[in-house]
Amino acid sequence: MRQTWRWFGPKDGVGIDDMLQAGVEGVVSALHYVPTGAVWSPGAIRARQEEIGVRADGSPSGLAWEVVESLPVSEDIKKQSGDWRADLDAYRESLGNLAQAGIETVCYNFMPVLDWTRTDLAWRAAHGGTAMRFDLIDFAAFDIHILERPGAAGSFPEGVAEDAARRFGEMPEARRTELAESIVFGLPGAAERFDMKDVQAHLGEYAVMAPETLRGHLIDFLSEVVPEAERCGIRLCCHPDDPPFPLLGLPRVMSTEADYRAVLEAVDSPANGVTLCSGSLGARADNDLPGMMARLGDRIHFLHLRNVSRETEGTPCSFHEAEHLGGGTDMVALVKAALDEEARRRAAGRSDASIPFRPDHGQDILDDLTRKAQPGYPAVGRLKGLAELRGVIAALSHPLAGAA
Ligand code: DNO
Repeated sequence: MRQTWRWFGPKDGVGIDDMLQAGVEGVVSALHYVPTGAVWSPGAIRARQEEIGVRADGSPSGLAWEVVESLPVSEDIKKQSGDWRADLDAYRESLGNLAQAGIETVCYNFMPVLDWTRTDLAWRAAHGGTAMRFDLIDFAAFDIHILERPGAAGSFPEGVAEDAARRFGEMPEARRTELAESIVFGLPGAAERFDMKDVQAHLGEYAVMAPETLRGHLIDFLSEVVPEAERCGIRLCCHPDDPPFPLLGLPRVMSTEADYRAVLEAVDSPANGVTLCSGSLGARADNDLPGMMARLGDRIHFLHLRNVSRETEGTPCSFHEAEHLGGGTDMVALVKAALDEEARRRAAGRSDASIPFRPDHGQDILDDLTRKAQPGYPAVGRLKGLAELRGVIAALSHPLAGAA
């Protein structure tokens, strides 16, 4: 398993030198500053490769840009509106340019309007550090009372709207602002920076879109770009919805194993693959992560390993980001399933036998609490996750493991 680490570029508070000390083998990055729908030019790609290739003192880092996360898909492609065909051309051109630069793995997602969503970016955990959290009541308070989305109250499980009204009534103004900011523009890596008015306008456009329509648009997108990915040797891998249930009345179509299966079968090519994110998918009790790794394994091109603790029953639910080996997903079983998949690939002579993974997110602990890195992407919390995962991999790969 290839040990990678996400880097947001030169502005990231956790740099290349930090990664080297963490023992990272490869880098996951994206050109976040390029507007969605524009081409990633060979020059811009080369510049990022060069940034990754050097330490702060100018000496070679020995690290390379191995995975793109994400090459974002425009809202026009998701809605099949406006000049979406021009966006498809740009997407194909970017894939060609990335392949030319030697990058083979490209992650993307198909979540309308919002990328990942949390209500707290720094929720105090029992140990005194902080973690990210999704609180369903807070989210409902935002949806019903801040965004004032028509029909919002009726879209939550019984009792949630009443609890949300009470919560909102007691909520100080500063927390209302913080909540809205956390949801709408608090998180790194999202393709677009929307303000509240943009979000309302986009929601209106999606209000009438059935999930089957969005799924059809995803399949159309893949039918258009996968042939180009095949031609140039790129493995595309779709990141799941985070959290894996509908929000704000928006359709969500990559939340379960059945969702993935439908899309993998519709465009049946190794270039049409999966980013298995155990933290995103793990927020549903009915997602069996080790089983998904075993069953979808030959199409899984990228792994995000992290864990969440679900705080309430059912779907949707409240949850917080746990330690990498804590939470609801059996991480040892998941890593074992990934190692088994790698063994199958080696036996089949596949060149992608080593699957890139990154320790996804991390709790803020120790120096993270003062360093102020990107939310969810602290140095020490991720290093701890990586070290724990590395321990699991080393133990399961040891000859003694078979004898145990
Ligand atoms: C959060 C991330 C997401 C992810 C995109 C992939 O930490 O996993 O922002 O990068 O959804 O397209």
